[in-house]
Amino acid sequence: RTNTRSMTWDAYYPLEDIYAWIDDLVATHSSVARRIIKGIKISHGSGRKIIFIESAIHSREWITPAVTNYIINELLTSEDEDTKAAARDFDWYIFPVTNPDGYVWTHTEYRLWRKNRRPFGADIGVDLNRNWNNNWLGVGSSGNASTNTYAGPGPFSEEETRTLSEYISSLADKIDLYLSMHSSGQLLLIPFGNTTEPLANYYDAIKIGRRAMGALSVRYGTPYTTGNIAEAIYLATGTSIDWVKEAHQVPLVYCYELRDRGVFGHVLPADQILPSGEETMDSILEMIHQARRL
Ligand code: ING
Ligand code: ZN
Repeated sequence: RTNTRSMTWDAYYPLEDIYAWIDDLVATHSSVARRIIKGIKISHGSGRKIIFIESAIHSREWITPAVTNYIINELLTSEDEDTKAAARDFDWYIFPVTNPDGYVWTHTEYRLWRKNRRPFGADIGVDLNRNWNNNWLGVGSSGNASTNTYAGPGPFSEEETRTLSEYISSLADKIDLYLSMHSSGQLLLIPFGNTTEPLANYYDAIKIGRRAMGALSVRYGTPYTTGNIAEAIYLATGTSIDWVKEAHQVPLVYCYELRDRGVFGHVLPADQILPSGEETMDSILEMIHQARRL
């Protein structure tokens, strides 16, 4: 594997070696260099509506990129007719790790790191799911950089949220379904986080969500609870799903809180990756099925 030490100026390198070299440089120069957010677009033609998946904005929630990668693999290789139709009928934009610096930190230094890695004096990190420009620094978020829910110095102050939100805005009128992947708790959340007031299409969103969670539970009996963020979990503001909903009126916006429920939490054993992937894929197919009938 090529690295900082072994890259030389007398040879041409394939793409993966250049990316590995960049990753190495970022690790060595972490005060001035940042990793890029990589994603994949799956498209079988033009003019399709978009399904957008954002995952691991919280770096310690390792089950989320694992499940998201499973979904990517299914969309590209499955022989199942429903899955093939879903892959064909939508443009999929999928970002398995939207907090790459934090994710590396959870692998190298501290397994339970949640925020990004930007320094603020003696403190480090912004909660990237409190930094979006929607009710920024409202209830359920903090102005103190030493906390795990630090909203940052301003809305979209962070490169991760600013670049991702700009990219989402450039596609927004075509996005039919936006999914934000978190863990844990086995919940399906819908906007908004600052109020229990029902949003515009609350009843459709809840109905579709419940049916999708019904489909999720068929395979392994895993129970999920569907509800508005504020009523199902806790008050939170500056979150991605609230911004996507309010800024762009995307029809269906959900946050998954994947397995489990109070046993392993974020440190979910790897033998639960495959069943989590399968049941989550089942639920997304049902979501699409339900949404087509709207
Ligand atoms: N939970 C989410 C959090 O950001 C959440 C809950 C998700 C709130 C989406 C609002 C919107 O705190 C975890 N486990 O990260
Ligand atoms: Zn999370």
